[in-house]
Amino acid sequence: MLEGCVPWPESAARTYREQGYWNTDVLGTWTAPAPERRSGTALVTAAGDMTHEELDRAADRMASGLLRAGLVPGDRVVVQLPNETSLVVLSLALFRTGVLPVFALPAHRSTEITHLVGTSGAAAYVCPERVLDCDFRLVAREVLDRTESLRHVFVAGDPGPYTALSSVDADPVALRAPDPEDVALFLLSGGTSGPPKLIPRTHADYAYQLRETARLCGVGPDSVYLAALPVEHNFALGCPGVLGTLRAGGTAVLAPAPTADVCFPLIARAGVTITSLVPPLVPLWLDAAEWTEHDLSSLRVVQVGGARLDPETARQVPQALGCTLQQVYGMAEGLLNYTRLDDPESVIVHTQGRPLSPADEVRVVREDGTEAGPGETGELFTRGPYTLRGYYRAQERNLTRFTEDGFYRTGDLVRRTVEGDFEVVGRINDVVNRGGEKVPTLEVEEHLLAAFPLLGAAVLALPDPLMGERTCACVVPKDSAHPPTLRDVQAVFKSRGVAAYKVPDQLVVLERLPMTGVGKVDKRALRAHLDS
Ligand code: J2J
Repeated sequence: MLEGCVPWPESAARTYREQGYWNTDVLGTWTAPAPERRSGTALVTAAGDMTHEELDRAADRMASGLLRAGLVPGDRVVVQLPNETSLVVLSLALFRTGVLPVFALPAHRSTEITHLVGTSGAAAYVCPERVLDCDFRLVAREVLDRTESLRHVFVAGDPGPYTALSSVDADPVALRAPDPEDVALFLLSGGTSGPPKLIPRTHADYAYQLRETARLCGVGPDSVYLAALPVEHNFALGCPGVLGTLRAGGTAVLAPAPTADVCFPLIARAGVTITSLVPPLVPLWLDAAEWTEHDLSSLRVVQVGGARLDPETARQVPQALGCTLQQVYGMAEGLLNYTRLDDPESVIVHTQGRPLSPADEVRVVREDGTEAGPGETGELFTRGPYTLRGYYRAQERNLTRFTEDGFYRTGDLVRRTVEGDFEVVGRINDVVNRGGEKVPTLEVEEHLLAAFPLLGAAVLALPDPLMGERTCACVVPKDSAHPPTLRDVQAVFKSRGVAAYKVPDQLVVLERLPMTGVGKVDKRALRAHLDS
């Protein structure tokens, strides 16, 4: 396995092989489907449609182009593209060559990309020309100035001083297939408090996730998956997402935005059967469905996950959208929990489901380290055939995030019903879950302290009717006569090149922060103070 990664112990790996969880599947090679499917539609996008055969050929050409550009297997490439054809072609091409994508989110800006290039030692960065008011060629300039490993910047669109992604193209050459048990891609952690950590996922582990999820969701050649969320995120990438659907011979539809006005016409035009959403989108879709002229009758399954869905909204989904709701409690680190399509309504509405695989080991652990019983709250620990054993190049961090016997400490507080279904009740780590987008509080505090003359800063989650949680920043200015305003904070975060979703939603100016006995900010007391 790639240096800097933590392999599964050989005994576990042997079991996963012997029991068929891991096989010789290599990501990206299954777009050469059965002959009768080759003319079937693989991708539907604003720019046009593509058959499986065309996608297969485009991926082969780009794979050869990447090698010709000088990339070699094992190199890392930070990939940040909108939901467009080029993102899928590039991903398949990278998988086929053994060059490793590090999937950044579309909302990331120079601060985050610099961090990702720095930690991964990436040889290339792939970005769009521009999205809304952001010129990504300027982001690339900043990243190049602040990092040392980048040899290439590929731009989808007008490349400016860099290389056009469309020029990464060559007549197909024979490719050496990657080792199925080596790393295929890196995802980003959402659930921990600092800047995102890199999650290595192997061909074998991710391919298993794709196969098993497609089976559980009934996804096959006739399925049409709508990627409303960014494809770089595990949910839309592989649960079953775009990759699981393509692998099954189905069709993936790429939406440029997750709003009903963009997605409903696509559902009607492409006959979408399954899609996935984060909770804040659900009420908006339900409202829009009441008035829409678009035919949504092809929808069979709507998956909702990333943050807690409230039961009242959950209850309305089947009738309003004419389909089954599936709650998904997942994490890029691995473990996926799903409600099953034939579960009773009470399970689908009130729980976040149960593990995907019979080989997923889950423990609910009380604060004192003992095992919690049914209905009791504890932290979820897990290990299994598609759950990482360590973050990339994070030896020290791994000591605290994993138990000695390899369980990943999720930081999630959960309860398990007698039937074995999870309810997510909170987190022990300091992360604001802003409707599925994870805001690391530590990182926001660091930006505040660096940008303003402050004696202290503490960021916490407050309940929010639409987002579930919103980000509240409490600051103590050095000069109490001139405290920063929320507008100042917004402007500074933007100028520092920080993703917009990390900008605090609310700013509270205080004279002092409550402290614990050991000199840490007492967030519990702070929360109580804000509530009062
Ligand atoms: C409450 N909290 C949830 C849920 C995730 C599918 C779906 C989601 C993700 C994801 C994903 C939740 N209810 N239904 O990767 O493949 C919170 C938990 C978890 C963290 C992981 C997928 N579903 N969460 O959200 O890596 O706190 O993955 O540990 O971004 O989101 O975040 P992330």
